[in-house]
Amino acid sequence: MGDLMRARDRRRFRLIVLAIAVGIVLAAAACSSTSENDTTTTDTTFATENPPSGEDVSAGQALFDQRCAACHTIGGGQLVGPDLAGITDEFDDDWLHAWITDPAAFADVDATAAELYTGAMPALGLSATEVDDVIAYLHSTSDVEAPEAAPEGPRELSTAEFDEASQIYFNRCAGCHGTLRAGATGPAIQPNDRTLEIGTTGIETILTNGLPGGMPAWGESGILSADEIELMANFVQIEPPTPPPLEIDAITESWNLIVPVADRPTEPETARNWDDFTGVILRDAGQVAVIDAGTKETVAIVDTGFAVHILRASATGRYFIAVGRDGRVTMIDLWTETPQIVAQVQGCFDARSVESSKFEGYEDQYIVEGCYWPPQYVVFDGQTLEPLVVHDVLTPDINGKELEEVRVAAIVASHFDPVWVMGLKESGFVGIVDYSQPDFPLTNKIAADLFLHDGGWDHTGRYFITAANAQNKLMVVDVKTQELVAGIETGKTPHPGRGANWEDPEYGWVFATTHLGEGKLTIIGADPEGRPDVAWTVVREVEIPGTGSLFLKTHPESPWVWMDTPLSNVEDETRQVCVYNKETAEMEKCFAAADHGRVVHFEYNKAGDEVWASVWDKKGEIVIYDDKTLTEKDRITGDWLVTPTGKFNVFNTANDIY
Ligand code: DHE
Repeated sequence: MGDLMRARDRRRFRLIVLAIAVGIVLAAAACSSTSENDTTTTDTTFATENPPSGEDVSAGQALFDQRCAACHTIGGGQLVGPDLAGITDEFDDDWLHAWITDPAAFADVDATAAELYTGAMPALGLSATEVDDVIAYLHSTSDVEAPEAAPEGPRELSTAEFDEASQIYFNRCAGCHGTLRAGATGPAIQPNDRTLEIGTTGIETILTNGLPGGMPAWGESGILSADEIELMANFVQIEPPTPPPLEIDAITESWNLIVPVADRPTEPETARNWDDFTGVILRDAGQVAVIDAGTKETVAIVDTGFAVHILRASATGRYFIAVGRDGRVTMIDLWTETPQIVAQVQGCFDARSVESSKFEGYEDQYIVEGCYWPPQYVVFDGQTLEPLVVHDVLTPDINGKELEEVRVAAIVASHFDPVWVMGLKESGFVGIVDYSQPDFPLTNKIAADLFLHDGGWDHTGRYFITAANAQNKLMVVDVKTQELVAGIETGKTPHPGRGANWEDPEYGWVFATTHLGEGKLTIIGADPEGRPDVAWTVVREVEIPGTGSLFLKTHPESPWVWMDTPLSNVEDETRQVCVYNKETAEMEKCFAAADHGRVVHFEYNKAGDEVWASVWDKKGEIVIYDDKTLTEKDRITGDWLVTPTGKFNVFNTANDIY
């Protein structure tokens, strides 16, 4: 009996560990540094010509082979999911039936299921009869013995291999799993708690095929070769290297003032409407294209560095500031005849956010960069990018847990106070940095929730609304009183980008987000003065066909809200855009915007009568829609348009119009 108990405990442990392991990749996918070739195509469709009749072993075996065998074996050793030998001895048929039918729903009502469920195992959409058939097949394998062999450990890596793997990890994995692999948007993948348990074969399977929740199929999509997958499967079972710090002296050494302020024009040299320029990130080319939104002409293409992530316009709009995954900040002057880089600096080894000072009297005075690694923010001079100060943001999390890594996620600049507001990802705190004080200190940390990712202002610019995507919540911080005012459950892994603000016909001002984990637009009341009865509650939920949405966008002049689903597991859905009608409060339509690549991110022109979408592909395109008629107006193409992702209109970005 004791042995049986130990065996059960071992199995339970194995199931938990592996269920968690599957979760690693599921949560990770959406936030991955997906490039133009990424095609996460997990086929979830299933059709049987002769529907099984229930408790039919051969029908159950066919179902198992089609729907389960990618993750589970019976007696063959573990893959991504646990080996299922002897599973019918462990759990009775009713339990198995409920689990296979819908593990998430079952976990809500059953303690054991709740212990095992991590969001990894999907509901397969099987009928009750089909589930019975699968269980019948599992019974037929009850004499198969579970393999005794523990998963093999990692092989030794040479220094060159270790360095190569570290670079691949940084490029492809660190954004979601963290530099130290402690997890955040994606779960932790450290040797002791996860990867050794999954083993080399299991990890290779995950990396090759991805998983239904959206983990990119790095192998299948051709991004990583079989050799690279083998290397990474071993690498993540070894303790991660500790990345070095980057201190002020080294940052200053990297500073390159290309055009001193005295040599810059004192008024615009260009005859173009520079405040209606749109900067387009050419992600894999490491470039930014500056396009005249009026004429659609490409005014300049500048080299900004590895996997440039976002652009922000300075408060006056004169400068575009780019930040790259390599932590490099680039300042582009838009007043010269042709936009040109005037300064560059590297404040971090890894970064995603940058913002300028926007409060009256401080316009274009300072720039702040938020680092993913090291855990710090860096303040620069807003004209020259000269580094002024570096501040550590390492702190225990809101529950008192000590952390080794805290990444700076979204940063917004207040228009009413001399402060930047930043999500301190792993810690769950929203930080307030006062740039009117000497030394630019972090003056307050407001406890919100885990793990903070992207976000933006409400329509008044008083409330910062940010995703705590591990908690499926939007958190609302009142920046005036510096208090948390709400945490609202919206759906699986909200991803608002900057979000979208408009006046709903029934609920007053609202803010909205889409989700990575489910096909849903969630609209929350954001009008505490006009409609306090519904403020900071969910007022509408609208179905979107397809998961994997990253961005939505609207404009005060627009009757619509546009949204994408580039990380859907269904290939067609990665190219669709959906348009919600603010007036009727219904989805107006969804349609394919391209026949290749993934369609991602929207931006309006200054007038708010055109919307631009990127076709994220090696042969990229920008599709421009007439925002009144929803018809295609223009399509920018060209060999130079490599992997376009984010687009940032000068006027809209400087004034936080979304
Ligand atoms: Fe982003 C915004 C982090 C993957 C395109 N992205 C942000 C912000 C953060 C962030 C913290 C908010 C910045 C701000 O407002 O100050 N992004 C991350 C990641 O950690 C993640 C998930 C994984 C990674 O390894 O980087 C990730 N992001 C992506 C992509 O794969 C995208 C689609 C293409 C790319 O560049 O890699 C992408 N992220 C964007 C864009 C924005 C953004 C276009 C700005 C949206 C806006 O409208 O302001």
